[in-house]
Amino acid sequence: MRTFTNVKDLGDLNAAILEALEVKKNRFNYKALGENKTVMLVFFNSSLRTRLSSQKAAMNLGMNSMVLDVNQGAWRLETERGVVMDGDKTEHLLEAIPVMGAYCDIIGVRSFAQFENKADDYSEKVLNQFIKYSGRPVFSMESAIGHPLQAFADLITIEEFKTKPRPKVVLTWAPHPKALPQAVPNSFADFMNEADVDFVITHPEGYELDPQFVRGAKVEYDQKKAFEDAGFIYAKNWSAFRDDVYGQILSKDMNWTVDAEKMSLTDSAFFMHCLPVRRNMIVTDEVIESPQSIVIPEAANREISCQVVLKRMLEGLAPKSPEGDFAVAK
Ligand code: AN0
Ligand code: CP
Repeated sequence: MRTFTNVKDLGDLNAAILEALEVKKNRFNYKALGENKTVMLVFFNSSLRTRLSSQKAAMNLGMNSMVLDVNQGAWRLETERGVVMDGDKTEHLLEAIPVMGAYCDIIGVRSFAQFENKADDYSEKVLNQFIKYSGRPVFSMESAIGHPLQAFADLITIEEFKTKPRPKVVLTWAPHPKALPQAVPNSFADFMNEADVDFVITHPEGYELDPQFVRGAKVEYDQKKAFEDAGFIYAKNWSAFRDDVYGQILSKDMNWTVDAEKMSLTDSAFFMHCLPVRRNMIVTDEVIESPQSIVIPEAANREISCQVVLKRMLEGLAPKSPEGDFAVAK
């Protein structure tokens, strides 16, 4: 595996789930695979789960890991080509990326949507430069438009908790005080559309997601109707995708908060959220603390989704040439 940015990179999804369950049972069985191999985790944005679960997955595989927080201690990086660099950015991504590639075998990148230019965000401008210029396999740790490690962990969690062969899974928008990216709901839809589930998305009007991710999913604007018979409620806030309001907050309607009354409309659904979550905005204390809340096992599965991705990338690595084989940006 050379890149992990979306569901297609996993190939046969059922095989990927089985591999994940096997890795989870025997997570230290692959220690030899990562010997003398290094993963570099590059963060342009904050993280708790992704940072820790990726390092843990690397340790399970016998790998070394290096973590770079670009905005704390590294030179400030210019990402636009052609600019006269007379401002506060000291180094260009076009040098920084191949240099990072020279020190490692695999690179993970977290680089959120910037909401300045929709075309730049949706073309994955930063992530794609890592893919092009690092000379290394690259995986997204939440890029501008996707968070596939999260969605893969979500799918593993649904597989573990489902009580019928084809459960109803509902992605619901919920209110939040700040504008958030569409990456998590995009990837969740990307994965659910390929999984053996009955997938429904519910949100207020104006919050329609990119059709490339929604595909054939049912969109139900009545949240309570959407919740009926659901086996899983997956809550998440996102900002608007539509061109004229891209990245904006259109509503903070607290009627969309997931509460016990709405959960009672479901078929004893499990509650999921990728975390971090704002309590009593997205979900009430009562629901997130209820026995139906599986947010902690969901987060724990982030170690497993990352381990499968790193394992597959390690398995695909060519032996290193003594001269080094990193790309030089042109
Ligand atoms: C981020 C988001 O919504 O994309 C990360 C979630 C994993 N959340 C926040 O910035 C609060
Ligand atoms: N779910 C998730 O990616 O969490 P972090 O932002 O803490 O990594």
